[in-house]
Amino acid sequence: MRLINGQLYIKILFFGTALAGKTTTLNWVYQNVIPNSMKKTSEIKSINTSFGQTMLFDFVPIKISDNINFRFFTATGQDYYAGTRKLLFQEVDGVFYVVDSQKAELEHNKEFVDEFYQHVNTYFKSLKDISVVVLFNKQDLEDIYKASFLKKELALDKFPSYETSAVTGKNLKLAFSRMIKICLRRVSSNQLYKTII
Ligand SMILES: Nc1nc2c(ncn2[C@@H]2O[C@H](COP(=O)(O)OP(=O)(O)OP(=O)(O)O)[C@@H](O)[C@H]2O)c(=O)[nH]1
Ligand SMILES: [Mg+2]
Repeated sequence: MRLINGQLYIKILFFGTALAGKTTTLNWVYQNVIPNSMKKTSEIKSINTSFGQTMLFDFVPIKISDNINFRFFTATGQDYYAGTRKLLFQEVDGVFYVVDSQKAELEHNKEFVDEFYQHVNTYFKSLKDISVVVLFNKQDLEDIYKASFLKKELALDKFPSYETSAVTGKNLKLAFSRMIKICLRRVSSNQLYKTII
């Protein structure tokens, strides 16, 4: 959370394996959930590889009140650019942890959970310092695991979670409002917020 010229900025990162659906989820939410009145730009800024995957990040800001702004980033899932994930993790307030629910991705997902905890340990004293919402994505496909299995297998059962599809939009509105609510609750108890009200 940062306070600049009386404006509070809250940083939310989409984190998860390559092709899990981070960019598609952010795009769906931006098009279908966020009201136009909150949008500061008409489109999401992306730095992609020539194959269309995220190379560095996607970024879009929104303004939800006179002095509260959210900034959404997606991290690349590609291992070649893993260093940029660590950089993007700095100063996050919230993480949408995007899991590719396809059975074939289970081992890959386990490696990513380990990396997630490494970043948490690098930048935070405790997991309680960030808000995490888990999206068990690609639930529209066949040959997937359900959330009840993945939560336990990936040790992600301590966070609020949703079974989602970034293609149909299943549960994305709910997941998004949950994140905003959790972050705003934290904001209201933060010292920085007290200086702007
Ligand atoms: N069927 C289905 N396809 C999805 C879903 N989410 C994403 N995809 C597809 O999966 C592919 C990768 O999606 P992206 O959103 O680019 O994945 P990403 O997590 O941003 O990947 P990186 O940027 O490489 O880390 C695209 O072809 C999407 O259309 C989903 O919920 N269901
Ligand atoms: Mg992406």
